[in-house]
Amino acid sequence: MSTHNRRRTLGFLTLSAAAGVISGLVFLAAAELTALLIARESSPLVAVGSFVIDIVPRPLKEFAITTFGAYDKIVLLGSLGLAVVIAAALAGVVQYLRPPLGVIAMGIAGALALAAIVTRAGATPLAFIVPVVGAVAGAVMLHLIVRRLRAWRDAVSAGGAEPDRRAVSDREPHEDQGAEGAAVATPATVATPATVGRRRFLALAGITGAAALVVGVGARVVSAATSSIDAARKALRLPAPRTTVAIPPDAELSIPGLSPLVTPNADFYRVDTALTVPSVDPGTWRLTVTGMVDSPVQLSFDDLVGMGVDEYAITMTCVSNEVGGPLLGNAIWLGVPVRDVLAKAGVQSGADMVLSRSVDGFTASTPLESLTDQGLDAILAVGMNGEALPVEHGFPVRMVVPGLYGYVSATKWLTELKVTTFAADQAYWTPRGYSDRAPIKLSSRVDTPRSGVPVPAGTVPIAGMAWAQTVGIDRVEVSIDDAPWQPATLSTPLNADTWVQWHMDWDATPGVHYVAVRATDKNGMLQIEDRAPIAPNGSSGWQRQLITVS
Ligand SMILES: Nc1nc2c(c(=O)[nH]1)N[C@H]1C(S)=C(S)[C@@H](COP(=O)(O)O)O[C@H]1N2
Ligand SMILES: [Mo]
Repeated sequence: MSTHNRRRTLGFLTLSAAAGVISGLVFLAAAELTALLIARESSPLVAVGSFVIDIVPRPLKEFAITTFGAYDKIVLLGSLGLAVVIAAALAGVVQYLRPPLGVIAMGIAGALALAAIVTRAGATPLAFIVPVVGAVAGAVMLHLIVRRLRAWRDAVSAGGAEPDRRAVSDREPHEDQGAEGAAVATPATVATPATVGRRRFLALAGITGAAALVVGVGARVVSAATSSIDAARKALRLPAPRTTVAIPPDAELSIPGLSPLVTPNADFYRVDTALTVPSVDPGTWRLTVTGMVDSPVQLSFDDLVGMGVDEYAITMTCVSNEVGGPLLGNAIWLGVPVRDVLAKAGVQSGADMVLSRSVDGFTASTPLESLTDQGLDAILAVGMNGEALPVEHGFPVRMVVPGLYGYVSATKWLTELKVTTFAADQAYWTPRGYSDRAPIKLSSRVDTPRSGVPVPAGTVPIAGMAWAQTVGIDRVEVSIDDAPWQPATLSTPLNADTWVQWHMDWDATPGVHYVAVRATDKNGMLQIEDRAPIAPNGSSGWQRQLITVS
């Protein structure tokens, strides 16, 4: 084969891959539109993503959470999107070389999406229509676009030596017909069957691709914007708190790069086992208190907030937070003590655990005494930092328990409290390699200077956070380049359940330095120096941060 012919063949193959990608877009756009119209929550990409989450092994899940944090789902959807693009391109090539193999591949993709969608918990009866419409639309367009591509190729081949080079290779270095525009304008070129074939292909592929993008993105945007749960949340009026959290003047050190004392909702870390955020209508929401109780209780949202709400400042921490990591946040929650709700049902003797359940199937095992102790403010939260609980953070009701990692206490989209025993029941993460009980480990972190961001020599503030929920931080110490530990200045704590800020001025000299930090709690317990991984019950170790001074 001549170089010219080889290049032409390659050009057509590339275009067939593009035809496949465009047909894949048609598949997704048609499915999104159908989902919007008849079966919300049935997006094929989301369903397949959820399916993947359920089957990926634990170490991979951990890797995703610790590496990408709140972005883990975006990374998953991105990788999935890339896989879909590659598969669609291959379907295009196959359809071009051996029709109707590409169309058959599209049908198989539809069947896989169908399987993922109908096996989701909460799939609606009409959900099966979504992947079927998508696959049919994608397959039909693949057939039509590739048919035009083949017709164009046949015309080019029939034209023998007539080289329609521009068509198959826009990067032809020796364009013998002059400038790009000129080649198209030449009447002789316009008249050939090859050029007509090219135009017919490009027109169909271009219009289809643009239409699929507009429809697909449009359907997603409309679907998100008209989500009824957002409207319900905005319409919700919470009662005013009986007591509020007072922020003392020195609670917040103003140091650039230091985390704020209260984490804004938009910046609050997120950890979910579910790919899509559950939609729970506060109007139909019910909490049941079951298990080892004198009389089971059912509460509506109004019943719950009718018990009276107060503000509580509590710092939440994820067991997956590595030393120095970002998976913790502090909020002013609005809520009702769990002990008051349990008291309505009457806890029977012998119980030692409450298994809290979410609508999405997640469960947490919380020691009973962490919920009933008069000195602990374990709450059912309905508000976060002055607004209703954000949908991603558990709207309308979640649990927040000071001093326990989120996976054993902070159930979002809460629906049931089962009073039981550790012997009788297990929570979601227990069979997956995590402890059934998990108090938060006393820890501290450097926020600024950040490693990899050089600072100029001179006086440099070193600052960060330290936390020992339910006990409180007594002391934070800093050591630079293994010099003796020096005490840092602490912010005024809000209470024992929240983190404190610390800072120290450092006379930085040019070069590479290490800054280490460790905290001591109000019981006199020193932060554990030995490094431990996040499983089974949380990381430990002193953060030692490399800092470059220029
Ligand atoms: N329903 C549900 N609740 C959940 C989880 C979850 O995956 N599903 N994750 C838990 C974990 S591991 C943590 S650390 C906290 C995180 O809460 P956030 O996403 O509001 O920060 O929620 C807890 N509650
Ligand atoms: Mo967590």
